[in-house]
Amino acid sequence: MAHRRFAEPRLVVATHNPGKLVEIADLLRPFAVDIVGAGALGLAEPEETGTTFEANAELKAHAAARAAGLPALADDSGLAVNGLGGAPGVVSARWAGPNKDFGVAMARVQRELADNADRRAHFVAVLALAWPDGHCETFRGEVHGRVIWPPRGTKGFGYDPMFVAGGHDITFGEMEPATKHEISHRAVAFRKLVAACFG
Ligand code: ITT
Repeated sequence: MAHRRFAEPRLVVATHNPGKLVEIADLLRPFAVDIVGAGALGLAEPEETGTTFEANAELKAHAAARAAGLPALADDSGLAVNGLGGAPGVVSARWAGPNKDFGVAMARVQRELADNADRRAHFVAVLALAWPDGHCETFRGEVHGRVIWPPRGTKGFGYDPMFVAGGHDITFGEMEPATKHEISHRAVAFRKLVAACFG
């Protein structure tokens, strides 16, 4: 199926998560596109009613594109832990509670895993690029690894301090952003988006 090319000068990054906004802005830097965050535009944060990363990414992208009258790029992502049957998954943000405290969310992962020896986990990111006319392109990326305890590192955001990607010794929280951008779930999805829509 043919993908729609992105040829507009301006793009809304439909996220209210400052960590994601920084990463998406970094990833978009090589492309001549003027970006504006959903928060800066005063756009409301839609309720994430979907049960899949794809559904939530599309819902957020459509809401922002319609409200702003501009193409919008949304990211729905999360951490899936094998020993927890894939939790927290699509509700990864909710595990941090109303104060968005990821110390609390990481401690819950550790507590629920207890003495489970299976520490395998992966991050998922689904990027959805929607246009105001309702067209949407969706791309998924994953990075597989394991969760460790205690958390380490102050770079990145969210669950980064407890995630170690396969083939690495340091957590995403200890990794330089440029290195995370080479291997992360978001980077994998982004490369697919670029090949399909920016190529
Ligand atoms: P928006 O919906 O406004 O984009 P959000 O934080 O609510 O922001 P999600 O619903 O997609 O976003 O929640 C995904 C959560 O998964 C997010 O809050 C992070 O804590 C976590 N997460 C996603 N990508 C991550 C990454 O690269 N490193 C660490 N944690 C990540």
